[in-house]
Amino acid sequence: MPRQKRTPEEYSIDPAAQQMLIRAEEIGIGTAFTRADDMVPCNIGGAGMCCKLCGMGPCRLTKEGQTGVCGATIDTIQARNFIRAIAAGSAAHSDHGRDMAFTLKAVAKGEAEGYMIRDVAKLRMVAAHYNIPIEGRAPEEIANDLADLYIAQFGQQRGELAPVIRAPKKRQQLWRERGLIPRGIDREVVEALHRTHIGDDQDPEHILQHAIRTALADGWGGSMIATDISDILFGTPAPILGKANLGVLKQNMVNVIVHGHEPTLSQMIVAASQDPEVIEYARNAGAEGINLSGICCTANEILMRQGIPAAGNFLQQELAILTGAVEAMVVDVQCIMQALVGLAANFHTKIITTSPKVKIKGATHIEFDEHRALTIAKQILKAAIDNFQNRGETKIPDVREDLIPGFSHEYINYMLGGTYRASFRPLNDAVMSGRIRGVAAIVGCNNPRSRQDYLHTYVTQELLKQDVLVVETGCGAIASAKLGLLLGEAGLDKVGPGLREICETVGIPPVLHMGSCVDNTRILTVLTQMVADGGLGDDIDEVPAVGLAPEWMSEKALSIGAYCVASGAYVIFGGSSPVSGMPDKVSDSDLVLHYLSEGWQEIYGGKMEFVADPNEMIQRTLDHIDKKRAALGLPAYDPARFGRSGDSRVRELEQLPLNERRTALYGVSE
Ligand code: SF4
Ligand code: MSK
Repeated sequence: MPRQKRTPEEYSIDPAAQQMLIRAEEIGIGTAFTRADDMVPCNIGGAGMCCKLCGMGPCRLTKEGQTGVCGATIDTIQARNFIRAIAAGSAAHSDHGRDMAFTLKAVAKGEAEGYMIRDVAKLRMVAAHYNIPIEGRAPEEIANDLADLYIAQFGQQRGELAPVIRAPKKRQQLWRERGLIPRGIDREVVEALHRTHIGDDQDPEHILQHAIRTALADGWGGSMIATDISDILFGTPAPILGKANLGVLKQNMVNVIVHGHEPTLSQMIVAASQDPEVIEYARNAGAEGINLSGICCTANEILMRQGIPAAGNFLQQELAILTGAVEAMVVDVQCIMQALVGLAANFHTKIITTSPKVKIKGATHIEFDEHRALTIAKQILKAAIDNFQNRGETKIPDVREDLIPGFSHEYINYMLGGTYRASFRPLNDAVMSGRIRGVAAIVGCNNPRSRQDYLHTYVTQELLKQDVLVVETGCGAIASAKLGLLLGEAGLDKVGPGLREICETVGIPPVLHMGSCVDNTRILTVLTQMVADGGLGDDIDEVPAVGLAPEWMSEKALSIGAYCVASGAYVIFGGSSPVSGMPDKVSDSDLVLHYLSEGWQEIYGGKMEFVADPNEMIQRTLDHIDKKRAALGLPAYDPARFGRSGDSRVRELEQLPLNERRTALYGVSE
């Protein structure tokens, strides 16, 4: 029986989304929100207990002790489904990284139209990790060697993945002893598929061990490569003013939205949109110019580097088209709903696919090639401009919020210590003293099965009150941006007293936007440096930190979660568990569910849990942080100890008569 339809307020906490959902209802158009109401999820598949790996099945296991036709148990089937999801997530991130490596190679060879090496310092720093000679060499020579090294990581058959040496020494040792260091990115993904073919690996724990190696190939491999090269080619992010939400669309301009994940084409579209010839072309079409914005992680890539506004996160891709004001939505890879094409047919919006890997029936395909990137970007923009005259009635919600994204690992380092003393020392000290209770990384998607942005922002705000510094990426970061949580001063009155002092002293927002999905590797780098700078243990599992993906939906999120666990983090997913066992009857016999938690914790010091209730997520986060503080011998968190310094104290003192101010400051009166 279809479930009851929810109201716009139940679908989303975002007023812009609510307005567009009302519009969809008025004109009788379905969206992911309404489709989620109509589509009752299969509780057998949802719990990972359906196997369709061979033609003897599909085998749907519903009773304890039941097996598939081949004899496979529920545990084996769940582990196989789980590793296959991780393999897909790892493949998606890593293939993105591979394309970036080929682009770097083309740039080094002078064969990539429009691109250049923008961050030579990062290039030299990354190359130095791998002992690539840097002194006296041109950036292109260094880039050529780095591109070769990175391209080789994908097809490498033996040995160890190179970026793994950037993890804490103790962690590397653990992985080495257990045979977990990925040999090559493609090899681990292929092996995950091989092991799960009918009649191969049947031992759930053994399968899950390889799931870790496959995920590590993502986090300390493909994703890290993607982040490194994006910074080298497009610049390492630093704070910049941006805007978020559907209100960034403009009535009098040609609106082009870039959506997906890869920054290679979108960066070129940014460049092309500023070309005087293209602007003139738009004016001749009756528009005032071109207004570029982004959705999902392509948005994050150009938001944190150029301040190009974000029209929204995952669940806003359809809602943007519903404004009637989008001339073209240009998509590359990942998180692109097939529904876009059918939806766009109700308006004038052109859906333009650009990746050789992604086509959608009914979309216009203009294939991207990094050798002719600028030319293709202009061609795409001209197609959008030509479509401006076809625009019908529009409704752009007047809802947008300012934000400051761009907190890369490098910038945080600089921000805390300056150019010559770049360091994480002040952050470590703040955690050690208890001003900052701990750190939470809140990442991941939207999911129409929960209320859009609610879980993200509720958990974020509650943790801020508890003096937990929050770092965010992906669609979670855009959720916070839309709510105004990514601004310096705004909302600091709702932040715990110790964290507030740090934010005021350093001049940072309490929520740091660190980038896109692949940029979760920046969080790994931050945690590694917190360990290296001392005082918080000698491995990541000792740091009082937790990762959360409250509204996850993609296989990439599972891969991210698994590589964070393998790196030592406690990771909490919201929503339902893909390995939850018998419906409504979680028991001790749910081997896989328990193994991801207690089993992995025993090995890695990190664990993965699925928690639907946001208050329970918050409680578990705080309990974990406090437990880690105690294990390090740090003072127990006490909110009453801090809050008497920073800007708030200065403002307080300014209110006092001079005499009392002197007494307060120097302990003497006239
Ligand atoms: Fe069924 Fe085994 Fe085939 Fe899976 S592999 S579909 S459990 S027979
Ligand atoms: S885009 S993977 S919905 S975060 Fe990276 Fe957002 Fe999740 Fe896609």
